Parts: sequence; C-alpha cells; structure tokens
Amino acid sequence: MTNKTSRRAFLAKGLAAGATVGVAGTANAATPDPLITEVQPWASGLGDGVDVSPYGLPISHEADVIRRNVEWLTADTISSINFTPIHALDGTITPQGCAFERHHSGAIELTKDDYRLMINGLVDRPLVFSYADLERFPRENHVYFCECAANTGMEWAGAQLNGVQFTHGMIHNMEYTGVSLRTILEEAGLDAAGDLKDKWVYVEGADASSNGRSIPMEKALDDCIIAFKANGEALRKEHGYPVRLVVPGWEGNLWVKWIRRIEVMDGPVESREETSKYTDTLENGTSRKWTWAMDAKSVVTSPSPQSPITHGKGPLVITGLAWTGRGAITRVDVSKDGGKSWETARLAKPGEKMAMTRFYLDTTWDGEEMMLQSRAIDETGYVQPTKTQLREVRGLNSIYHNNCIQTWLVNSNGEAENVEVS
Ligand SMILES: Nc1nc2c(c(=O)[nH]1)N[C@H]1C(S)=C(S)[C@@H](COP(=O)(O)O)O[C@H]1N2
Ligand SMILES: [Mo]
Repeated sequence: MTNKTSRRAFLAKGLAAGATVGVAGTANAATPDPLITEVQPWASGLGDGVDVSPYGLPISHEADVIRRNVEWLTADTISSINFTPIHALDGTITPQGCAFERHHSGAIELTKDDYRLMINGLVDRPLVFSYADLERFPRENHVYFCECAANTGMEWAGAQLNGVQFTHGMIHNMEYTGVSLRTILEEAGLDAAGDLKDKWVYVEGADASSNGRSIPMEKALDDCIIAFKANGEALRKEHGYPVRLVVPGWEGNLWVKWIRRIEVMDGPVESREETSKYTDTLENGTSRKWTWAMDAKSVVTSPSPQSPITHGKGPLVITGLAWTGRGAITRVDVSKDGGKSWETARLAKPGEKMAMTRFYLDTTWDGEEMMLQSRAIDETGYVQPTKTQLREVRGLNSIYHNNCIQTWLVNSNGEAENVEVS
C-alpha cells in the first residue's frame, strides 16, 4: 500500500466513526459550525483594493516567521549572523526576506550607478565593468544552496541550541540569475595566465571587511556565477546588492557579496578568511584548510523544538531538508528511534545539484516518544555521518563543517527538544 492510499483509507475510517482523531475534514456534520453557517465579517463588506501594499509583505499572522540571531554568539550585530526560520518554511526556495545574513563589517548600501567590478592580474586585458555592462552578457538561472561553514558549529561538544532555526539555519536556497564567472574571465582573456591548472582567482567585496578569498581556477571556470537577481528580483542589500558571487556547493564564505574585484593569480593569497578562519583544527592541533565543499547533510525541520506536534495522535507529516555540495541528494532516511531503524523518506522532487531537497515521511503517530533523525545520501554514495563518526575523524576542536546527524526527542505531548545521540 502506498502512503497515499493508506492515508485515504484512514480518512474514510475517521469519517465513518464520527471522527475524534483530530484530522481536518473529520468534523461532525451534525454540529453546525458557525464559521460555515454564519455570515462572517470578511464576507459582509469589501476587502482591500489593489495597491494597498504595492510591494506585498507576509500577512501579520505569520509575523513570527523571521530571521533570528543568538545574542551571546557575537559581541555585536555588525560582525554577526542570523538564522533562516527553516522550521516554518516548506518546499525548498528561501524567500529573500527571511534568508540568513552573515556580515563581517555590516551590510553596505551600494547603488547600481556606483557599482564597479574590476578584473586584473594575469589577464590579457584588465577590465572594469559597470552594472549595465554585466547586464549585456548572456545570463544563466540556477537554484543553489548557500550554507555558512559554521552552520551547526555550536553542536560539536553536545546538544546546545533548542531549535532547528539555530542549529541548521545558516543556510538559504535561492534561484540566482547572473553571468557565469567563466564569461567574465574569458572577456578579460586568460592567455596571459598560461597553464590554467595551477592558477587561482582572488575575489573581494566592496565592504570594509572585503572578505577576500582565493578560488582555484578550475572551480572559477566551472559553475560560479556573478549574480544580480535572486528568486527573480534584485538581490536584497543584505545579500550583496547589486552583485554577489555564487560558488555552488562550496562554503558560504566564498560567496563574496558586493563583489568589486577579481584578480587572476598564480597562487592563493592565504588571506585571513582562509587561514585563521574557515580552517578546521583537528585533534592533534594541526588544521585542515581549503575545505571548500559542504558535505551531505540533512535535518528534520518539523516536528522540531520550534514546530511541535499540536494535533494529537494520527496522521503525521515528518519533513525536512537535505543538501550536498558534491552533487545531488539521492536518498534520505528517517529514524524514529535514534538511529536503530530507518525508513526511506519520499523526496518531493528528485535531488538537484547543489540545491536543497525537501523530504517527507507520511506516517502515523500514536503518541509514542520518538528520537527523530534524518540521514542524507548523495550521488557519490557518501552517507551523512553520526556525531561519533564525525568526531572520530575531526576531534572536538572544530567549529566549521559539522554535518552530523541531528536528533530531536519528541515527547508524548508532541513537544521536541535538541538531544545528543552520538
Ligand atoms: N563582502 C562580503 N561577502 C561575504 C561576507 C561578508 O561579510 N562580506 N560574508 C560571507 C559569509 S561568511 C557567508 S556565510 C555568506 C553569507 O551570505 P548571506 O549574508 O547572503 O546569507 O556571505 C559571504 N560573503
Ligand atoms: Mo560564513
């Protein structure tokens, strides 16, 4: 029996029995519901005309679906981070208005008129592009996730933050429109660079921090995008308006916002952002560097601490997100018993490269305690590790690149909390 037919059978049974199980659609038809039988205020007058809100905002009843920060994490909000409310979203596209922000020196305001993009170094023709110049090159559209390398970084030592927004919300997934970095590099000409195999590009932003990072030429020529639109509209100020770099599958720190300069070089710069930061210190005190790709990861977004079960026993939708920086997600498994047994979840769509995948487990809950976990598998065959497996390789000194399996303990009231099952 498929999930769909079993659910239909359940609903039919509920209706026949007079329905006390609390599923919408099973209300007793013998008791009049004033919401149906009485003329309501919203049907007794007229609604708003068009243009009451020339650019629409979420309805006030959804006012809690917002980015949030964790005050004690950083000294101030200028060099800080906030988190996407992934517990309250569905599908895979993150609306820009609630997509997490990470700034090293605050979000700057640049106009399209003031915008310049320089390309120099080992190129045939150093060039400067205005915003209008960029718009004249052939465009591409792609959906990609952007995950900060520090996502889940507070969970290394044990369960810490009580909500998936805070444990996993340093991620967003948007459709980008822009010009491929390859197009721009070829416009400047790469003959001067000679053999491209060991060449790099150094990219920096127009903000005070500059957030400079080195990227191997192979990646620069592969799939990076000089993006000026996200989800169909201009980038928001906080995401790099008017232009940012998109580096599919690689850590968010490389996605330089307000990008102002690209230098073709014969080696990496070893900037602050790729030495003292965004490296992973191992148990023996040495650090891994150039850990660019985000490994396969997944998390149950509901039920979760900020999204408890409120409807009682019966049909329950367990859902979450999976992603990998090494291609596409091929399978997600869900466990209700802390990883002892697993069921394969339903993917809303086949996994797409370097983009988020939504999964569902359509199930029945009888009020039993659950230790909910999810485990992602990607097209390389890589399986998302347990916390123990990750610690065996990485020790306890790391912050970045924590992709271990997350556990939510759901009690008989449907409330969930962050617990460690290693
Ligand atoms: N110019 C510039 N680019 C930047 C940053 C920055 O502070 N300045 N922060 C980086 C980091 S660490 C991350 S995780 C991503 C976050 O992108 P977002 O703010 O759009 O979510 O941008 C990256 N690009
Ligand atoms: Mo980041």
